[in-house]
Amino acid sequence: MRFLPALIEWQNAELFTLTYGAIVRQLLTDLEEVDEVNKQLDQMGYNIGVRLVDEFLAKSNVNRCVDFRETAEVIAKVGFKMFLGVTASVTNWDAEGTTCSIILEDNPLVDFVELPDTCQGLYYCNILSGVIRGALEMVSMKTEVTWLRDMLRGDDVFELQVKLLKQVPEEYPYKDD
Ligand code: MYR
Repeated sequence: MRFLPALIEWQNAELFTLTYGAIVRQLLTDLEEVDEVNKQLDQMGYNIGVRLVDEFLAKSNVNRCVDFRETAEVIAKVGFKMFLGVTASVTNWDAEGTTCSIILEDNPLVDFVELPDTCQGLYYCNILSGVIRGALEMVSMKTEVTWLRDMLRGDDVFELQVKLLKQVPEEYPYKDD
């Protein structure tokens, strides 16, 4: 599944949004259970994320981050811009600097989307949490990514909580020169 990078071409954004909507709709038809659809979207995102990170590191020229705070800022400011065409902000840090929220006020995935009553348990944008989890795992960060707010559920913004569970530096596949 290589459709996220299509967003680099911003004029493809509308097509991407509609394609994503069609995928979610198909999953709802095939899987019937909303929880299963949430899981499947997360898994799809994860699979994309583990591949996307190479492209991200190659194109963005970002340096290795010194800590998780910097990593979160890079995701919000550079990653979201590169793959979704919007920037997000990072807030709600815990004292340890291992949990934060990424706030998305503008989310092209949900243009034209309105959830019917039968889909109230759906995390429509679950692909995004999977992408972040997969990408971070490739740079040795095990994370848990959870939706705290969702505009499709009547919230004012999208809020993704990213919790760093474990960091495994020796598995980091990129060497500093
Ligand atoms: C580091 O910590 O050394 C840099 C790691 C940066 C990882 C960035 C992953 C980018 C993920 C993009 C998410 C886009 C969601 C649409």
